[in-house]
Amino acid sequence: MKVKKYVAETMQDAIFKVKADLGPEAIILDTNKFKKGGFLGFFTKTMVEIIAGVEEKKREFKQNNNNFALQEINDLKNMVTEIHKSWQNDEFLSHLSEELLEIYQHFNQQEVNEELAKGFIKVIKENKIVPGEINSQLDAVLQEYIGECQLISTDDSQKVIGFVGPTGVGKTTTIAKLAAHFTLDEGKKVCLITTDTYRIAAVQQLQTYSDIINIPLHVAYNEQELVKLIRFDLKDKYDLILIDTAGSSWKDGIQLGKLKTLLKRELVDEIHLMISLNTRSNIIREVIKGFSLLKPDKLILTKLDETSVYGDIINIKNISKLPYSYITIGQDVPDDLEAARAELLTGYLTGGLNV
Ligand SMILES: Nc1nc2c(ncn2[C@@H]2O[C@H](COP(=O)(O)OP(=O)(O)OP(=O)(O)O)[C@@H](O)[C@H]2O)c(=O)[nH]1
Ligand SMILES: [Mg+2]
Repeated sequence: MKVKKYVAETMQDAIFKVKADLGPEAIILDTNKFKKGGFLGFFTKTMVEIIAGVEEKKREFKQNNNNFALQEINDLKNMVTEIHKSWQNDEFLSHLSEELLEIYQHFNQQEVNEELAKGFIKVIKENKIVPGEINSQLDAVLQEYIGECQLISTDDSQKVIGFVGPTGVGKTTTIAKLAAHFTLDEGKKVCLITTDTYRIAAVQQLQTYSDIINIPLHVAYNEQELVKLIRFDLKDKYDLILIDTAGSSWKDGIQLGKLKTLLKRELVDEIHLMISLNTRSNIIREVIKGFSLLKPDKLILTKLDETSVYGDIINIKNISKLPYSYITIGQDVPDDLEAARAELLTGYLTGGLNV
């Protein structure tokens, strides 16, 4: 703390000096009055002395913070100006109506890939849609693009489904949600297998859910055990077998190779790749590329509740060309699970847009 002494004729003047020197955050530590000058007790002046201090670091930090905030605001302003300049120079955008430009701007904020955004707008523009109907037409175009969700079907034979994805995307939690849904809502016979034996807690996590839902959980420590479970022990005993796997890095080719061997296509009917929507777009692209080794059939989007930017719903579709099956929107088992209906996903993307 920086501490200084100030002397003035009145308390008001002294405080004024403190504030002028140390700033409004200064605190008064002590005050004194004393007599000054004079002769034989006459003509003396009563003076006020204030000892005041201020937290130096705090001041600096605040100052830095303010500078940082100002810098950020300026950067943002510059960015917006640059974007608008580039839009003015963009042949396609410079010919758009106000409504269509507004849609483009919305897509931009939602981080929809630029080319895709222009593509959607082009479709609407060429269809010469009546003003007032743009919103519903846009929704229709997006729904068409997203396509119908492809849920897990348990109508005919036993289904074996494997779930894969990066660490922590919500595989185990989503399996628990699906198991609860099919057991309790659809009255199906469901069985769980976990192959995630790397972490002791992982088996325990799924065991807790299987106990609550009252369905069996089997642990497969290797490929042979998984084959034995699916081909013999559990064959035709359940409508649905859900297989949990350990989180894998999309960069680790060896780990992905092992996972591919584990979830042999002759063993599993479907592989659902899980992607968390709170992941950065460029990483999502890498994840899809890495996991394409396993040839996933469907995509599950997780953690939609943890973002407010939904452009990746469209971007992922564009990169993967895979159908969506489910989305998850929170940690609650079994409630925070929804079918990935195109209307629902479009709603996330165009919510708040009103042209
Ligand atoms: N906010 C939110 N959290 C979720 C969602 N789904 C799962 N989680 C949370 O994400 C965390 C990780 O979930 P898990 O199910 O263990 O993820 P995982 O993919 O099995 O993780 P690993 O097995 O370690 O790869 C937990 O705290 C979950 O409660 C969701 O939709 N929204
Ligand atoms: Mg897990």
